[in-house]
Amino acid sequence: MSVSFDTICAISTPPGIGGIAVIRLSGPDSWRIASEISGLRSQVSGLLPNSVHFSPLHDDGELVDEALLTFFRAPKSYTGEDVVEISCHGGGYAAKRVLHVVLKNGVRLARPGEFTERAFLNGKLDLAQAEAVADLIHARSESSGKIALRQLEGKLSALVHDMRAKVLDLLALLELELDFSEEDVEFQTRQSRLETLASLQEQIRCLSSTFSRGRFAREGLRVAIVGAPNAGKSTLLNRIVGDDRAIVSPEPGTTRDVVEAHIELGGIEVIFQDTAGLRETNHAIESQGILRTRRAIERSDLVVLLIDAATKTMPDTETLEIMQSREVITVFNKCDLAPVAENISGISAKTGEGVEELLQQISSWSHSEDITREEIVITEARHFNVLTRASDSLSRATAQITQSVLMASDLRDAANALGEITGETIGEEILDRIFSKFCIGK
Ligand SMILES: Nc1nc2c(ncn2[C@@H]2O[C@H](COP(=O)(O)OP(=O)(O)OP(=O)(O)O)[C@@H](O)[C@H]2O)c(=O)[nH]1
Ligand SMILES: [Mg+2]
Repeated sequence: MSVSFDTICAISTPPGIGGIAVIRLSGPDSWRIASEISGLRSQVSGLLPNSVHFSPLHDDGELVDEALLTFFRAPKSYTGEDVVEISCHGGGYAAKRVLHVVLKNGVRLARPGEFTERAFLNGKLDLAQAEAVADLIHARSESSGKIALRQLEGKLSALVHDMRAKVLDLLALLELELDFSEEDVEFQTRQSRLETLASLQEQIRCLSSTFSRGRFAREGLRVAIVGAPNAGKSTLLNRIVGDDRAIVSPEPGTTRDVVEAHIELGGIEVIFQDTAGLRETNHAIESQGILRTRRAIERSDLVVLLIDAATKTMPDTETLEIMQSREVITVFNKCDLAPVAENISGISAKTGEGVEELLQQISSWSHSEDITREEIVITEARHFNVLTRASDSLSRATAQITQSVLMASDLRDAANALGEITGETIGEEILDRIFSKFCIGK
C-alpha cells in the first residue's frame, strides 16, 4: 500500500555545464502537470507508463525548452508514486527555467532526500538501502562504491533482518512459556537458547568489526606526513602524487599550511597531508603552522613519521607525545645520502626509492583489500551504534537466562535496535535526520 503525498519536484542533476539536466516530479499530479506544460496535454489519457516522449515545453505560450519526458506509473517508479523525469538541456539556464514553470503550476520544491524518503515510506527501499543511495552518490573510490552497491542490493538488510528474525523467534517461544507459566512447560531448552544468543553475538561482533575499515572506505584514510623541518615531507608528498603540490626548499620551515593531496590506493581513497616541520620556535607564523600540524595528527588515521636519515633530527617532544595515541609508521628519508640498516624502512623521496613499498605498507595497514573483497561492511556510525546497543541487550538477556520476564524485555530491546538499521522500528525524528543529509533532487 502506498502512502499518499503532495507532488514535489527538483533538479536531480548537479549544477554546472552539461548536455542534459533532469527535473524529477513525483506525486499524484506529476503526469497532469508535465503534460500541461508540454505539447502532450491532449494525449495525457493515452500516455503509457515507462514511455518517453519528445516535446517542447511552454510557459504561457512562450517556448522554454525542448525536452524528453519519461513517465512512470505508481508503484513502478523510484519513489513508488507517479513520476515524470524531464530531461531538458543542461547548464545554468534551461533547467532552472523548466523548474520555475513546474513550480508555477502548483508543484512544491522537494526537501533534501525527499524522493528517497518517499521510496522508503512506500516500501521501495528499506532504510539501509536508502542510506546506500546517498553513499553511492558520494562514493569517490572503488571500495566505497562497491560497498554502497552491495548495501543498495539489500545484502546488509538481509543479514540484519535474519538476525532480528532469530531474536524474535527466541522472544516468541519465551513469551509462549510465560503464558503457560503455571503449567511449567519449556518450549526450548536453556542450552539451545544460550547457543542461539552466542551465535547472534558472534554475528554482531563480526559485522561491527568491519566498521573501522568501512569508515576508511567511505570517508577516505587520512595520513599525516610529519617530521622535523627539512626531513623531506613535501618532497615525499609530491613524489606520491606525481605532481608539484607543495613547495620544496633546502630552507627548514618551508611548509606552514597543511597541504592535502588525494590518491586512490588499493581501491580506497587516501588523503595525504603534508605538514609544517616540527621544532621549538619563537616565530609566530611557524608556530601557527606547528599547531596545524598537531591538529592534523589528532585528526589523522595514520601518521607517517619521516626522519632525515643523515641528521636523524626528531620532532619536538610535545608533538611526539601527541603522536603516542596515534598509529605511526616511522620511515627514514634521504637514504640516497645516508644508508639505513636493513631492518629499518628507508626511502628516498628524491629518487623515489622505497616509496612504492611505503604505499604498499599503508595499503596493507588499512586492509583495503579486505574491504573490497568483503561481502558486507558497516560504514555508518549509526549502524555501528545500533549494533552495539543490540549486542548489549543480548548480553543482558544471556545474563538473565533464568528470569524469563527480564530476558524477554532485553530481547525486545535487541529486536528494536536491529530494526533501526532496516527501518522496521524507527522514529520520525531519526528518519528526518537521516534524509536531511541527502542533497536536493535525491
Ligand atoms: N638527497 C635527498 N634530498 C632530499 C630528499 N628528500 C628531500 N630532500 C631535500 O631536502 C630539502 C628539504 O625538503 P622538503 O621536502 O622541503 O622538506 P620538508 O620536510 O617539507 O621541510 P619543511 O617544510 O621545511 O618542514 C630539499 O632541498 C629537498 O630537495 C631525499 O630523499 N634525498
Ligand atoms: Mg615542507
